[in-house]
Amino acid sequence: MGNILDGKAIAEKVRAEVRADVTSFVAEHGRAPGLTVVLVGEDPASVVYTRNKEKSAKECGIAGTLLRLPADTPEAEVLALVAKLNGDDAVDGILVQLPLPRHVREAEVLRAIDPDKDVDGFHALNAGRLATGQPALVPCTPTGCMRLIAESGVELAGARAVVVGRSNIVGKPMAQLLLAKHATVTIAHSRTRDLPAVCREADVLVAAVGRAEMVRGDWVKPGAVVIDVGINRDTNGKLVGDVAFAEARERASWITPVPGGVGPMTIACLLANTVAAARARTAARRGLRERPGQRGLHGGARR
Ligand code: NAP
Ligand code: LUD
Repeated sequence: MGNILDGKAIAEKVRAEVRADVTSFVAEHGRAPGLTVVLVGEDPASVVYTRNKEKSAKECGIAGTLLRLPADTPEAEVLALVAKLNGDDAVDGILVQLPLPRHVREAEVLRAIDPDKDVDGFHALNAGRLATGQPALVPCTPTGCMRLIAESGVELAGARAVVVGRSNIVGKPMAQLLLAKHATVTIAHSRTRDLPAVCREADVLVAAVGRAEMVRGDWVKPGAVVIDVGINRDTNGKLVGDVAFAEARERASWITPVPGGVGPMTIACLLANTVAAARARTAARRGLRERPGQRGLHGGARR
């Protein structure tokens, strides 16, 4: 029977690292890193997640703010708020919680966020940087999954990894990160033929589908590391992942539970991204100061 990768405990370790990093940032710069989370509407799960993001930020010494807008806020107002946050020097990280109400275009909103403040890593520039091996803000959920995989101790170089799901926010960046660690990566999706056989090839299996307990125990290669990103409610309203946990645990060497697996890691990695964004932004401003000829690029902001 496989070991459990305890996302709650590992997220606490990440938060401890973030706390220490925030302390040194404050000592160096005389201010805390700032994170603003924007929630449009009142989707109950989003309300819980965004409150947790604000609260965890504050617990780590980050200036966390949750801004809530009514569900009928016009798209133009959401974009105006993003523009204001882009221009606010105290804000290092901007996160607009998804899903957005139907009348607000997700692509337009994500495009409006300053890529250097894009702590979700959803902007096309950050996706492109990740895909081309440049320093980037990387989506929090895949980053959290990589940390969990690292804690398992599995060697990724040369391993077979299968990611089920190809969303821009989980599946694709997850595949990029595994590839960067030299795994041989397969991305499976709803058109994949014989998904159970594809999954059985995986030394590392990541499920990011959104279908309760779809991945069965006999889809798991004996000894595999299984990362369950899914957050679903079963018919009794209980929170379950995309993996049939008890069955899969019989064959896995390591497996993440739901709840208490990837979810807490997502929030911890958001905090780490916020400090990284704060550091990168201050470094960029310094670079500007040291190269006076380029000062105008940032409107001459001198500090
Ligand atoms: P999404 O955008 O809905 O993407 C789901 C992916 O799964 C799609 O690529 C889809 O394929 C594929 N898929 C759907 N049915 C399938 C099937 N029967 N067989 C194989 N593939 C199938 O979802 P997402 O945003 O990536 O999220 C996935 C899950 O993770 C959800 O449960 C979500 O709540 C959860 N989640 C958790 C966290 C966390 O922090 N724990 C963060 C984000 C998301 P096609 O592309 O072919 O349609
Ligand atoms: N939008 C996310 N929408 C939804 N689970 C999250 C999430 C924590 N812009 C933007 O935060 O990164 C995002 N950026 N997402 N998600 C999902 C996705 C977004 C999901 C679950 C959890 C964040 C979480 O803490 C707990 C767990 O798995 O243990 C359970 C929480 C519960 O519902 O009881």
